[in-house]
Amino acid sequence: MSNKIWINGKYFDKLDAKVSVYDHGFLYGDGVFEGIRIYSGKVFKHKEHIDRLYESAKAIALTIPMSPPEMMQVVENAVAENKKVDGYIRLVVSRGAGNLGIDPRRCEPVVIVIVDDISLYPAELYESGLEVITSSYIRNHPNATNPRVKSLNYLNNVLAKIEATRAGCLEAIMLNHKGEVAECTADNLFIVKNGVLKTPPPDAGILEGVTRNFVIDLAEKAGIPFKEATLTRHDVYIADEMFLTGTGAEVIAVTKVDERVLGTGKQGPITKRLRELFTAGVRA
Ligand code: PXG
Repeated sequence: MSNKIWINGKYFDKLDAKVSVYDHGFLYGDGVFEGIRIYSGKVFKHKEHIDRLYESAKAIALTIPMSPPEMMQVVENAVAENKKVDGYIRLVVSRGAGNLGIDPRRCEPVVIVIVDDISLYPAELYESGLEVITSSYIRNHPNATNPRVKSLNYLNNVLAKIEATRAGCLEAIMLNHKGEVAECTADNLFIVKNGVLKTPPPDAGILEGVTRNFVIDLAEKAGIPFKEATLTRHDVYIADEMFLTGTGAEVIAVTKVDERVLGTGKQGPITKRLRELFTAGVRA
C-alpha cells in the first residue's frame, strides 16, 4: 500500500506529495522538523516531540498555523490513515512558498506529515557495535542556528556524515566550538567510565534528544549512576563503553573511535542492559 502523506490538510499518494520550488524550506533550509517513532500502534513520546517542534519554530520566528493539540490530532490521524503499527513519522514545518529573496514575510507555512519506516544502521551492527570517527566539522555555534533547534539546515551534519562514510565509518562525533564532545550527526552520545554513565549537557551544543532523556530516565530507575558532564575526545578514547541514542538509531553501541578500541571492543554490559530496558520500555 502506498503511503498517504498529509500536506496542509489533504492526503496525497507518495508520488503526488510535492512542494513548490519557491518553498523556503527547499531554497534556504528555512523550517523545522521532527522524527518520531510509532511502537505497537502508539506515537512514542508524542508530546515531547510536539513541544520540541514548537520550541524550534519559536526560535526561528516561524508561527505554526495550528495549536499543539491540533498538531497531535493531525499526526494521530495520519498514523491511522496509514494503518501503521510500527514505523516512523517525519513531521516537517517549512516556511513555505514565497519569492526568491530570503525575506520570509510573504511565505505561507507548509505542514507535512510523512508516515513511513526508517532504519539508520544495518541490523547486525546492533550486536557488534559501530565504528566512528571524530569529524573535522564542528557542531553549530550556539549563536548561529542553535543546535537545540531541529531545523531543516543539516548541512554541517551531512558533511560530517560524508566524512565518516569516506573514512569507512557510518557515524561521526561532532565537537563544539570549544573542542568539547557534542553529539553525532543524528544521535546523542553517552559513555560509561568506571560504572558511571555520562553524557554532555544541553549547553554543550546538542539537540536535547527525546531518546537521550528517555535513556537517562531508564538509567536512573535502574540505579545506574549517571551525570551530565563535559566530555573531551580524550574521555571518549578512554571510555569503557560508549553508545548512541536517537529516534532513528534507538540505542546502539560504539566499539571503536578514531581506530581506538573502546573497552573490550564489544558492546559493554551497561549498554546491553540499557538496550534491553529501551526495547521493553518503548512498548510498555
Ligand atoms: N542529535 C541530532 C543532531 C539529531 O538530529 C538526535 C540527536 C536524537 O534526538 P531524538 O529526539 O531523536 O532522540 C537527532 C535526531 C534521520 C534522523 O533521518 C535524524 C534524527 C532522528 C531520526 C531520524 O537521520 N535526528
